[in-house]
Amino acid sequence: MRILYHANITKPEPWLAGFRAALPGADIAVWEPGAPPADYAVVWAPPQQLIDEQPGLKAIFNTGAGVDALMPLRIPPNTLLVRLDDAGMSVQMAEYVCHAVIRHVRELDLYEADMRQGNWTFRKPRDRRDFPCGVMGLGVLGTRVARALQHFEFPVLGWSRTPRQVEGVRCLSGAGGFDEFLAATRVLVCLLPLTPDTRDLLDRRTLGKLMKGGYLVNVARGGQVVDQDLLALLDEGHLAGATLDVFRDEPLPPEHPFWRHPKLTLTPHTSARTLRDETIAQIAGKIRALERGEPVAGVVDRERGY
Ligand code: NDP
Ligand code: OXD
Repeated sequence: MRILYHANITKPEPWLAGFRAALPGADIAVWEPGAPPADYAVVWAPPQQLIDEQPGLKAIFNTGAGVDALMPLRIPPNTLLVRLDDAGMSVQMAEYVCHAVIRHVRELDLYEADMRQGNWTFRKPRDRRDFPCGVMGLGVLGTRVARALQHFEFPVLGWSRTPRQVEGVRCLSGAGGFDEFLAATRVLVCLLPLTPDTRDLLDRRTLGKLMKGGYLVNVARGGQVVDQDLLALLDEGHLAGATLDVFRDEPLPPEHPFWRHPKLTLTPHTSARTLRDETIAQIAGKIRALERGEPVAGVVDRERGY
């Protein structure tokens, strides 16, 4: 069995060593133009050339949960596209989102600023019932985040494409449930995949429907937020702030107004990192299952785009 590895943002050697240990006997190499035919590819944002030169791949494994970088590529219909299915990301996402929400609700950012100035003052406690959290996307990550927020006794809503049920979460779905979801949400957490349906979804109209003093936590993809509309709603005071981990252009360009906006907290696409050991174990397990002719979880539905 031959496996190609492609990623231009991580050093390949530890990945190759990990796959060699997990799949003894497999021939694993970094993809280079002209590489001999392989059975599987493990990729992050590969070039079209890799796909074109490898028409016989049984499966392409994405080393992330989001497959938006793969969707524009022309991929033979018989090649399975498989995304990461948690692989240690959901717990990271839960801690990141809970931290962002609690920091905002408990005004820890303001306390930090006060203490840095030598200012020992108290703020009036805020009632968590006044901060209903709406999680967009009730998949692997969104469901874990919704459950984590419930532990802190926030009212939690969820919104998905098709109807879902999560105990204790007010679940709404589809276009028909969207406005009701937004109107009942004060802290909006975006965990949707980037697809033609979700691109530019968070604009003036939709963000404007959040409760007054709303807050956005975007940990999905920057392309879902219309940057200028978010800035306008922050400046007009309808939104109290946002924590953004993802951006339309990454790295965020130096001249982008997000860098300097006082109501924004930014991180460099780090809310849920791909963990090498967990990822190798998951992909190796799926390769073994496919070789035995068994189905695997996380196969991308190309019609839906996720
Ligand atoms: P899943 O595929 O498990 O879940 C996606 C959820 O979004 C599902 O509930 C789905 O609905 C819902 N959804 C999709 N399209 C729509 C739509 N048009 N309207 C309403 N709901 C929709 O994905 P994951 O939870 O694993 O990951 C979610 C995203 O998180 C990834 O695609 C990626 O972009 C992002 N991500 C970001 C990371 C970071 O570090 N910032 C790390 C990892 C992922 P339904 O249940 O009906 O199918
Ligand atoms: C992912 C990501 O999609 O890291 O996994 O953004």
